[in-house]
Amino acid sequence: MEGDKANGGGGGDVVLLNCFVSPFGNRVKIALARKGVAYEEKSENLAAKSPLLLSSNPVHAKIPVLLVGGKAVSESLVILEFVEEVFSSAGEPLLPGDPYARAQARFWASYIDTKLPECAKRVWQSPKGAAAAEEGKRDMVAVLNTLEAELGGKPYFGGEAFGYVDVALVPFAPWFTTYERLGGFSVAAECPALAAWAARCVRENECVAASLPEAESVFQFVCGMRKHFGLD
Ligand code: GS8
Repeated sequence: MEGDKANGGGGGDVVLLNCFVSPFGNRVKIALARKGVAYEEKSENLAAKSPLLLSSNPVHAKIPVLLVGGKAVSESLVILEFVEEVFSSAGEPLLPGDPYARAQARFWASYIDTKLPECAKRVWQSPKGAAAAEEGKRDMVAVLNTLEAELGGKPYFGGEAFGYVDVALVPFAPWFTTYERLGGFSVAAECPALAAWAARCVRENECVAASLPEAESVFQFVCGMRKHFGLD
């Protein structure tokens, strides 16, 4: 199937159902790359979902789904923790060892999931000039400001090391250009520390650089969707 590829040289036992622009699916790619897990990526057309996707995530019928030895795990944050537990590596754990710090990391990942995709949709799925797009932009800037304040002066959300909250948020970074162009704002101007953090994540972590699409290809994908749905 076109768009499918093997990462890390084969991997038959581990399969990721994904769509190349998906921030959720790309979280899983980062987690697998961090662990050096070989896997096969199967690209889903979400307008015509495969029988494999429908049978492996019958509750939500959404990507990402990770299949390991034929067993399916869904929901990206759940998959991140599963990958962490199942595949060992010499690297630092994604979640901190301290229970309070771990709870904080889960809190921020949950904040991202509750807030960001919803405003993002209003920015990129609203007709040009609609009030919903303007409100989506306003709410998105507020969410990004909250994340910027939480990041503070640290290099990563958890402190010195790239970790769970970084994996949860950084796959949205290739979408920033799309939000900026459609929303008419600048992430770097509104949230300079967050923009610097996104660049740092890519620059200093091969697992991130290898797992994310180009911002321009996300924008082109979104333009195609908007055209298809008559939004432009
Ligand atoms: C969200 C997955 C999701 O929205 C997670 O895995 O964290 N909470 C889930 N997947 C989307 C594609 S990315 O925007 C999806 O599969 N949509 C298909 C549909 O809604 O039919």
